[in-house]
Amino acid sequence: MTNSIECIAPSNIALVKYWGKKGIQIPQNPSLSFTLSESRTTTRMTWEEGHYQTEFLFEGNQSHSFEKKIIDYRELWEKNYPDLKKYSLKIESSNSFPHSAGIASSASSMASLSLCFSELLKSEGVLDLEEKKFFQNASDFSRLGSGSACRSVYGGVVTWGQWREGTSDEYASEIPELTEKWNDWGDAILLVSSSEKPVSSRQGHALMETHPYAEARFKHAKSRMNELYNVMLNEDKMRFCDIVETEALELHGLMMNSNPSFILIKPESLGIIEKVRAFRKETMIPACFTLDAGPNIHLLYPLEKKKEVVDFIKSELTPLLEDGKWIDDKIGTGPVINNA
Ligand code: 2P0
Repeated sequence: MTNSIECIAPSNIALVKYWGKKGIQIPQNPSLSFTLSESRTTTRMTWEEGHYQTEFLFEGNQSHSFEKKIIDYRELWEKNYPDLKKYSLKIESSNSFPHSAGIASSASSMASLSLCFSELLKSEGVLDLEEKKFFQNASDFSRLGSGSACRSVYGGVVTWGQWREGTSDEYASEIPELTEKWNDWGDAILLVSSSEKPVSSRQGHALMETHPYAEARFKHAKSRMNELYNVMLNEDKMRFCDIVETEALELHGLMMNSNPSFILIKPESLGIIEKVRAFRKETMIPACFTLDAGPNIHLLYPLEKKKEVVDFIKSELTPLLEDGKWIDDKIGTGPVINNA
Protein backbone atom coordinates (compact mmCIF):
# COMPACT_ATOMS: atom_id res chain seq x y z
CA MET A 1 0.00 0.00 0.00
CA THR A 2 1.25 3.48 -0.86
CA ASN A 3 0.92 6.30 1.66
CA SER A 4 1.62 9.97 1.36
CA ILE A 5 1.91 13.10 3.50
CA GLU A 6 2.45 16.76 2.67
CA CYS A 7 4.25 19.08 5.13
CA ILE A 8 4.52 22.81 4.54
CA ALA A 9 7.08 24.65 6.68
CA PRO A 10 7.81 28.39 6.61
CA SER A 11 11.17 30.09 6.70
CA ASN A 12 12.09 32.22 9.72
CA ILE A 13 14.09 35.34 10.39
CA ALA A 14 16.27 35.52 13.50
CA LEU A 15 16.20 38.69 15.60
CA VAL A 16 18.90 37.39 17.94
CA LYS A 17 21.20 35.35 15.75
CA TYR A 18 22.62 31.86 16.08
CA TRP A 19 26.22 32.21 14.99
CA GLY A 20 28.67 29.62 16.27
CA LYS A 21 28.03 26.03 17.31
CA LYS A 22 29.58 23.19 19.29
CA GLY A 23 29.21 19.39 19.38
CA ILE A 24 26.46 18.13 17.13
CA GLN A 25 24.62 21.26 16.04
CA ILE A 26 24.41 22.73 19.55
CA PRO A 27 24.21 26.54 19.44
CA GLN A 28 26.80 28.60 21.30
CA ASN A 29 24.09 31.08 22.23
CA PRO A 30 20.29 31.16 22.28
CA SER A 31 18.42 32.75 19.38
CA LEU A 32 14.96 34.24 18.83
CA SER A 33 13.02 34.45 15.57
CA PHE A 34 9.84 35.40 13.80
CA THR A 35 8.38 32.53 11.80
CA LEU A 36 7.31 33.79 8.38
CA SER A 37 4.15 33.13 6.43
CA GLU A 38 4.66 33.35 2.66
CA SER A 39 8.24 32.08 2.28
CA ARG A 40 7.86 28.36 2.69
CA THR A 41 8.79 24.88 1.48
CA THR A 42 6.23 22.22 0.62
CA THR A 43 7.45 18.62 0.83
CA ARG A 44 5.42 15.59 -0.17
CA MET A 45 6.68 12.23 1.04
CA THR A 46 5.25 9.07 -0.52
CA TRP A 47 6.22 5.69 0.91
CA GLU A 48 5.69 2.05 0.17
CA GLU A 49 7.01 -1.09 1.87
CA GLY A 50 9.40 -2.99 -0.37
CA HIS A 51 12.79 -2.33 -1.87
CA TYR A 52 15.00 0.35 -0.32
CA GLN A 53 15.07 3.48 -2.44
CA THR A 54 15.18 7.26 -2.00
CA GLU A 55 13.96 9.33 -4.92
CA PHE A 56 14.16 13.12 -4.58
CA LEU A 57 12.66 15.72 -6.87
CA PHE A 58 13.18 19.45 -6.33
CA GLU A 59 10.57 21.53 -8.16
CA GLY A 60 9.86 18.51 -10.35
CA ASN A 61 13.47 17.83 -11.32
CA GLN A 62 16.11 15.43 -10.13
CA SER A 63 18.93 17.17 -8.31
CA HIS A 64 21.99 15.10 -7.47
CA SER A 65 23.51 17.66 -5.10
CA PHE A 66 20.30 17.84 -3.03
CA GLU A 67 19.71 14.09 -3.30
CA LYS A 68 22.98 13.28 -1.51
CA LYS A 69 21.95 15.57 1.38
CA ILE A 70 18.53 13.94 1.57
CA ILE A 71 20.02 10.42 1.60
CA ASP A 72 22.42 11.41 4.42
CA TYR A 73 19.50 12.92 6.31
CA ARG A 74 17.38 9.78 5.87
CA GLU A 75 20.28 7.71 7.26
CA LEU A 76 20.37 9.93 10.32
CA TRP A 77 16.69 9.19 10.98
CA GLU A 78 17.32 5.47 10.38
CA LYS A 79 19.96 5.39 13.13
CA ASN A 80 17.18 6.28 15.57
CA TYR A 81 14.29 4.57 13.81
CA PRO A 82 15.60 1.49 11.90
CA ASP A 83 12.02 0.60 10.82
CA LEU A 84 12.37 3.39 8.26
CA LYS A 85 14.64 1.09 6.24
CA LYS A 86 11.58 -0.91 5.16
CA TYR A 87 10.34 1.79 2.85
CA SER A 88 10.86 3.01 -0.65
CA LEU A 89 10.58 6.81 -0.43
CA LYS A 90 9.70 9.46 -2.96
CA ILE A 91 10.29 13.00 -1.72
CA GLU A 92 9.12 16.01 -3.74
CA SER A 93 9.97 19.52 -2.55
CA SER A 94 9.27 23.00 -3.83
CA ASN A 95 9.71 26.52 -2.49
CA SER A 96 7.17 29.34 -2.66
CA PHE A 97 10.02 31.77 -3.36
CA PRO A 98 12.32 31.70 -6.38
CA HIS A 99 15.28 29.40 -5.89
CA SER A 100 17.69 32.07 -7.07
CA ALA A 101 16.33 34.86 -4.84
CA GLY A 102 19.15 34.49 -2.34
CA ILE A 103 16.75 33.57 0.47
CA ALA A 104 18.01 30.88 2.83
CA SER A 105 15.88 27.83 2.18
CA SER A 106 17.59 25.36 4.51
CA ALA A 107 15.33 26.31 7.44
CA SER A 108 12.03 25.74 5.65
CA SER A 109 13.24 22.74 3.65
CA MET A 110 14.78 20.81 6.56
CA ALA A 111 11.80 21.59 8.81
CA SER A 112 9.30 20.35 6.21
CA LEU A 113 11.39 17.23 5.61
CA SER A 114 11.73 16.48 9.32
CA LEU A 115 7.97 16.85 9.76
CA CYS A 116 7.39 14.41 6.87
CA PHE A 117 9.67 11.79 8.46
CA SER A 118 7.90 12.34 11.79
CA GLU A 119 4.46 11.95 10.21
CA LEU A 120 5.50 8.81 8.31
CA LEU A 121 6.77 7.21 11.53
CA LYS A 122 3.63 8.28 13.38
CA SER A 123 1.29 6.86 10.79
CA GLU A 124 3.23 3.57 10.73
CA GLY A 125 2.93 3.31 14.52
CA VAL A 126 6.70 3.66 15.11
CA LEU A 127 6.63 7.12 16.70
CA ASP A 128 4.14 7.36 19.52
CA LEU A 129 4.53 10.75 21.17
CA GLU A 130 1.98 13.21 22.50
CA GLU A 131 1.71 16.42 20.49
CA LYS A 132 4.19 18.55 22.44
CA LYS A 133 6.87 15.85 22.39
CA PHE A 134 6.13 15.07 18.74
CA PHE A 135 6.98 18.64 17.71
CA GLN A 136 10.02 18.77 20.02
CA ASN A 137 11.31 15.60 18.35
CA ALA A 138 10.64 17.04 14.88
CA SER A 139 12.44 20.26 15.89
CA ASP A 140 15.38 18.26 17.30
CA PHE A 141 15.78 16.37 14.00
CA SER A 142 15.33 19.60 11.99
CA ARG A 143 18.26 21.05 13.96
CA LEU A 144 20.43 18.11 12.90
CA GLY A 145 19.62 18.97 9.27
CA SER A 146 20.21 22.72 9.70
CA GLY A 147 20.36 24.67 12.95
CA SER A 148 17.93 27.45 12.09
CA ALA A 149 15.41 24.87 10.79
CA CYS A 150 14.49 23.80 14.32
CA ARG A 151 12.77 27.19 14.80
CA SER A 152 10.59 26.70 11.68
CA VAL A 153 8.67 23.86 13.34
CA TYR A 154 6.72 26.47 15.33
CA GLY A 155 4.76 29.60 14.46
CA GLY A 156 4.96 33.13 15.87
CA VAL A 157 7.88 34.16 18.08
CA VAL A 158 10.23 31.23 18.56
CA THR A 159 13.37 30.61 20.59
CA TRP A 160 16.09 27.98 20.44
CA GLY A 161 18.91 27.41 22.92
CA GLN A 162 18.88 27.12 26.69
CA TRP A 163 18.33 30.47 28.44
CA ARG A 164 15.10 30.27 30.48
CA GLU A 165 12.77 27.63 31.82
CA GLY A 166 11.32 25.41 29.12
CA THR A 167 14.04 26.20 26.56
CA SER A 168 16.57 23.73 25.19
CA ASP A 169 19.74 23.59 23.11
CA GLU A 170 18.25 20.60 21.28
CA TYR A 171 14.92 21.94 20.11
CA ALA A 172 13.04 25.19 19.73
CA SER A 173 9.82 26.37 21.35
CA GLU A 174 7.29 29.10 20.80
CA ILE A 175 7.07 32.02 23.24
CA PRO A 176 3.26 32.40 23.25
CA GLU A 177 3.17 35.56 25.36
CA LEU A 178 5.32 37.29 22.71
CA THR A 179 3.47 35.79 19.73
CA GLU A 180 0.26 37.24 21.13
CA LYS A 181 1.73 40.75 21.14
CA TRP A 182 3.79 40.61 17.90
CA ASN A 183 1.67 38.55 15.52
CA ASP A 184 0.70 41.58 13.46
CA TRP A 185 4.16 42.46 12.16
CA GLY A 186 5.19 42.46 8.54
CA ASP A 187 8.51 41.51 6.98
CA ALA A 188 9.30 43.05 3.60
CA ILE A 189 12.18 40.94 2.28
CA LEU A 190 14.18 43.33 0.12
CA LEU A 191 16.17 41.38 -2.48
CA VAL A 192 19.56 42.97 -3.00
CA SER A 193 21.47 40.16 -4.66
CA SER A 194 20.87 36.57 -5.68
CA SER A 195 24.54 35.80 -6.40
CA GLU A 196 26.07 32.85 -4.63
CA LYS A 197 27.57 33.78 -1.26
CA PRO A 198 31.38 33.69 -1.03
CA VAL A 199 31.21 31.99 2.39
CA SER A 200 28.48 29.52 3.43
CA SER A 201 26.75 29.67 6.83
CA ARG A 202 28.46 26.40 7.73
CA GLN A 203 31.88 28.01 7.11
CA GLY A 204 30.79 31.16 8.97
CA HIS A 205 29.75 29.14 12.04
CA ALA A 206 33.09 27.30 11.93
CA LEU A 207 35.04 30.57 11.90
CA MET A 208 33.50 31.42 15.29
CA GLU A 209 35.58 28.58 16.78
CA THR A 210 38.73 30.69 16.49
CA HIS A 211 37.13 34.12 16.50
CA PRO A 212 38.94 36.60 18.78
CA TYR A 213 35.61 37.99 20.06
CA ALA A 214 33.78 34.65 20.36
CA GLU A 215 33.45 34.46 24.14
CA ALA A 216 32.34 38.08 24.42
CA ARG A 217 29.82 37.55 21.63
CA PHE A 218 28.23 34.44 23.18
CA LYS A 219 27.93 36.14 26.56
CA HIS A 220 26.52 39.29 24.99
CA ALA A 221 23.97 37.40 22.89
CA LYS A 222 22.65 35.68 26.03
CA SER A 223 22.10 38.97 27.84
CA ARG A 224 20.57 40.44 24.68
CA MET A 225 17.98 37.64 24.71
CA ASN A 226 16.80 38.72 28.15
CA GLU A 227 16.75 42.36 27.15
CA LEU A 228 14.83 41.72 23.92
CA TYR A 229 12.36 39.44 25.70
CA ASN A 230 11.51 42.18 28.21
CA VAL A 231 11.31 44.89 25.56
CA MET A 232 8.96 42.72 23.49
CA LEU A 233 6.84 41.85 26.51
CA ASN A 234 6.48 45.58 27.22
CA GLU A 235 5.87 46.30 23.52
CA ASP A 236 8.54 48.99 23.47
CA LYS A 237 8.69 49.15 19.67
CA MET A 238 11.38 51.80 19.25
CA ARG A 239 13.73 50.02 21.65
CA PHE A 240 12.91 46.77 19.80
CA CYS A 241 14.12 48.43 16.58
CA ASP A 242 17.40 49.53 18.19
CA ILE A 243 18.16 46.06 19.57
CA VAL A 244 17.24 44.20 16.37
CA GLU A 245 19.37 46.48 14.19
CA THR A 246 22.37 46.40 16.54
CA GLU A 247 22.18 42.61 16.61
CA ALA A 248 22.10 42.34 12.80
CA LEU A 249 25.11 44.63 12.49
CA GLU A 250 26.90 42.67 15.20
CA LEU A 251 26.44 39.47 13.15
CA HIS A 252 27.94 41.10 10.07
CA GLY A 253 30.66 42.71 12.21
CA LEU A 254 31.63 39.21 13.39
CA MET A 255 31.96 38.16 9.76
CA MET A 256 34.15 41.15 8.95
CA ASN A 257 36.33 40.42 12.01
CA SER A 258 36.70 36.69 11.28
CA ASN A 259 40.02 35.28 10.17
CA PRO A 260 39.82 35.14 7.22
CA SER A 261 37.53 38.12 7.07
CA PHE A 262 34.49 38.08 4.81
CA ILE A 263 31.80 40.56 3.86
CA LEU A 264 28.31 39.48 2.78
CA ILE A 265 26.56 42.84 2.64
CA LYS A 266 26.61 44.88 -0.56
CA PRO A 267 26.72 48.67 -1.02
CA GLU A 268 22.96 48.53 -1.67
CA SER A 269 22.39 46.79 1.70
CA LEU A 270 24.12 49.69 3.43
CA GLY A 271 22.14 52.21 1.36
CA ILE A 272 18.89 50.59 2.50
CA ILE A 273 20.06 50.50 6.14
CA GLU A 274 20.66 54.25 6.09
CA LYS A 275 17.32 54.95 4.45
CA VAL A 276 15.42 52.76 6.93
CA ARG A 277 16.98 54.61 9.85
CA ALA A 278 16.14 57.99 8.29
CA PHE A 279 12.54 56.83 7.60
CA ARG A 280 12.10 55.78 11.23
CA LYS A 281 13.52 59.02 12.55
CA GLU A 282 11.38 61.14 10.27
CA THR A 283 8.05 59.29 10.59
CA MET A 284 8.42 57.76 14.09
CA ILE A 285 7.12 54.51 12.53
CA PRO A 286 8.90 51.61 14.27
CA ALA A 287 10.25 50.00 11.11
CA CYS A 288 13.68 48.39 11.36
CA PHE A 289 16.07 46.20 9.42
CA THR A 290 17.67 42.87 10.08
CA LEU A 291 19.81 40.62 7.89
CA ASP A 292 20.44 36.91 7.57
CA ALA A 293 23.82 35.61 6.50
CA GLY A 294 23.54 37.45 3.18
CA PRO A 295 23.01 40.86 1.59
CA ASN A 296 19.18 40.93 1.61
CA ILE A 297 17.38 43.16 4.07
CA HIS A 298 14.37 42.10 6.12
CA LEU A 299 12.36 45.24 6.85
CA LEU A 300 10.22 44.58 9.94
CA TYR A 301 7.24 46.83 10.68
CA PRO A 302 3.79 46.84 12.32
CA LEU A 303 1.20 45.85 9.70
CA GLU A 304 -1.00 48.80 10.68
CA LYS A 305 1.66 50.96 8.97
CA LYS A 306 1.80 48.82 5.83
CA LYS A 307 0.64 51.56 3.47
CA GLU A 308 3.32 54.01 4.62
CA VAL A 309 6.01 51.31 4.51
CA VAL A 310 5.07 50.07 1.04
CA ASP A 311 5.04 53.67 -0.25
CA PHE A 312 8.52 54.13 1.27
CA ILE A 313 9.81 50.93 -0.38
CA LYS A 314 8.39 51.94 -3.77
CA SER A 315 9.60 55.51 -3.69
CA GLU A 316 13.01 55.13 -2.04
CA LEU A 317 14.21 51.55 -1.96
CA THR A 318 13.25 50.03 -5.31
CA PRO A 319 16.32 51.42 -7.15
CA LEU A 320 18.55 49.59 -4.66
CA LEU A 321 16.86 46.21 -5.21
CA GLU A 322 17.79 43.55 -7.73
CA ASP A 323 15.24 43.93 -10.53
CA GLY A 324 13.23 46.05 -8.04
CA LYS A 325 12.09 42.85 -6.29
CA TRP A 326 10.89 42.32 -2.74
CA ILE A 327 8.72 39.72 -1.01
CA ASP A 328 5.69 40.83 0.96
CA ASP A 329 5.85 38.55 4.01
CA LYS A 330 4.69 38.67 7.62
CA ILE A 331 4.70 36.66 10.82
CA GLY A 332 2.95 33.34 10.32
CA THR A 333 1.36 30.59 12.33
CA GLY A 334 3.81 27.79 11.53
CA PRO A 335 3.78 24.52 9.58
CA VAL A 336 0.76 22.90 7.99
CA ILE A 337 0.41 19.13 7.65
CA ASN A 338 -1.93 17.68 5.05
CA ASN A 339 -2.84 14.01 5.14
CA ALA A 340 -3.74 12.64 1.73
C1 2P0 B 1 20.12 32.37 12.34
N1 2P0 B 1 21.79 32.06 10.52
O1 2P0 B 1 19.96 32.41 13.56
C2 2P0 B 1 21.51 32.65 11.81
C3 2P0 B 1 21.71 34.11 11.60
C4 2P0 B 1 22.16 33.01 9.55
C5 2P0 B 1 22.37 34.26 10.26
O2 2P0 B 1 21.42 30.02 11.26
O3 2P0 B 1 25.17 25.02 9.63
O4 2P0 B 1 21.80 27.35 7.82
O5 2P0 B 1 22.83 24.46 8.89
O6 2P0 B 1 23.31 24.91 11.30
O7 2P0 B 1 21.11 27.34 10.27
C6 2P0 B 1 22.22 30.13 9.09
O8 2P0 B 1 22.87 28.96 9.39
O9 2P0 B 1 23.47 26.75 9.62
C7 2P0 B 1 21.79 30.73 10.36
P1 2P0 B 1 23.70 25.20 9.88
P2 2P0 B 1 22.18 27.54 9.26
O10 2P0 B 1 19.18 32.17 11.55
